Amino acid sequence: MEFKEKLKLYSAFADKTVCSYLPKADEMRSTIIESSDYSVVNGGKRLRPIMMMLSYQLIKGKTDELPGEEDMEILGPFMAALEMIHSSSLVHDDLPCMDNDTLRRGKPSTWAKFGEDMGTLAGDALLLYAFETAAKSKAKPSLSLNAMKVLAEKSGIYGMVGGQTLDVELTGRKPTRDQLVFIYENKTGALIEAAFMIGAILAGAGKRQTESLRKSALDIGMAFQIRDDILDVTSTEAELGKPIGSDSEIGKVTWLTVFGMAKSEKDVAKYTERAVKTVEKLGGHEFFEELLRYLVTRNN
Ligand code: GRG
Repeated sequence: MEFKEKLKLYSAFADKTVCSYLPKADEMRSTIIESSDYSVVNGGKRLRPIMMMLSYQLIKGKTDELPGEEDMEILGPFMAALEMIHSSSLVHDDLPCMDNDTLRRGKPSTWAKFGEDMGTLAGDALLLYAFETAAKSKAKPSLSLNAMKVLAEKSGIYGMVGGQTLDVELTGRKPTRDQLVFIYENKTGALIEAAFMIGAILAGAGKRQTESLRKSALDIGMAFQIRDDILDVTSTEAELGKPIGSDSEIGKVTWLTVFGMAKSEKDVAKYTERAVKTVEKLGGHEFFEELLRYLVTRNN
């Protein structure tokens, strides 16, 4: 099967999995459920749950088929949980107190549609519902606990929130290279780390395998965020599904503004190739490697 066709298949599979775990309508809670579901349904590429699935397959050595029903009872709740946390971060990122964006995934952002109060609550709700969802996994309790710990850590102070905080603090100022690396590895890389690590942990990987995947996820986080900076300048609103030029508008200094286009493009390729090498060393996974390389040239 061609890469693009396979990507469609995996995206549809991840999307169906994620949506199957969303909270169901309920009279008294209709607003919070509607706004939370709205934030997750439609438009996301589902890259993190796909990466979790691929990391799981890599360790299991089952690289040419989608996970079966038994595997999905273990993996599905964590895939959904990670996408809920990712979506909750996008919801909060768009709020007036952060990036003040009214468009996300080609639709009005959650706060623009439901109001700032409900937007804030939807992000809160999704973040917590993610853990309620992850707890539904049929993984062995010791593996589940370990995966849950990674999920919490990589989302919070020692992960995405830690990175976002420094990013917000330094907006309008010129960060050092170390500060930029910290921001990218945490605000963007940490959830990718969670995807790679949780997939590996649930598949029964050893500490060394999990650690190699963790490091390659950080490389992908760097590549992904630098590519995001590039797209913020070179893409269109229609293609990205969100406004372009928003970094410079709020005075954000990025890898691209510090190092320029040529070096940024080179760095995206460098970080990606390093990550692909790790996947190769762990036994190889053709589609996983193709997906990582595709991220270098992605347009949305
Ligand atoms: C609610 C836990 C929590 C945290 C809030 C606002 C915030 C703290 C963090 C923001 C982190 C952030 C927006 C990082 C940027 C990561 C990034 C490049 C997102 C785009 O990911 P894609 O392209 O998006 O995978 P889709 O829409 O395809 O899912």
